[in-house]
Amino acid sequence: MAKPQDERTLVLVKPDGVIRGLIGETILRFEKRGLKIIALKMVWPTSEHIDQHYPSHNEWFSNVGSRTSEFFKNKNIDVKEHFGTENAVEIGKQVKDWLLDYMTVGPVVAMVIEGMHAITTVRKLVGHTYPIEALPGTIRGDFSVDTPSAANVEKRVVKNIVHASGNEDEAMHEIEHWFSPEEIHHYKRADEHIMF
Ligand code: IDP
Ligand code: MG
Repeated sequence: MAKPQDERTLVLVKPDGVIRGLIGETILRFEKRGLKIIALKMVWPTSEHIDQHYPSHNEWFSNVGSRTSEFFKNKNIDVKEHFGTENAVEIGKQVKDWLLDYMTVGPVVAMVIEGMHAITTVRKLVGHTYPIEALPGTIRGDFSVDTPSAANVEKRVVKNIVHASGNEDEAMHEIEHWFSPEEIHHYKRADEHIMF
């Protein structure tokens, strides 16, 4: 098993983050925490590339849809009125279609981040999927208030600045999907031996 400090994850500064000038701010937060950028590039993705980036199985659709339904229930909003269905998988599929539209409107900045429990550490720095729910101090919680209740009326994704792999399987698939082995670099940060 890899050492906890060697864990890798994939981050994208999404088109809204790039257009808003938040590339540097995003990277800064990972570097400050002691994580290491080991691959970095700007890409204008195709719809096919985004389609393969996000999962297309019912479990993922259902997770996305159930979270949306739950959020709407708590806000006393009728999910059926927004989506035309209460079926979590169908809601998840609609969100994926919006992602194909949205993630291709402009370039994204893709990076591989390595460091101590990188997958969960990065997710903590990024914050909740819905910026309105994200805690201040997180990237999504500091730079956005977007929410599904506004996004779904406009039939668009929640704009939340960054993508970060959600678990080990996603990280493995996503790193391979965005980077060739030659684009990933090995080096030591000067402060590694002091931090851990
Ligand atoms: P994550 O990006 O925090 O991992 P996922 O569940 O993987 O969240 O969803 C992928 C992306 O789909 C989110 O980042 C967000 O942009 C969008 N999204 C998720 N749920 C909804 C929704 O209910 N309405 C609109 N967009 C959504
Ligand atoms: Mg995800």
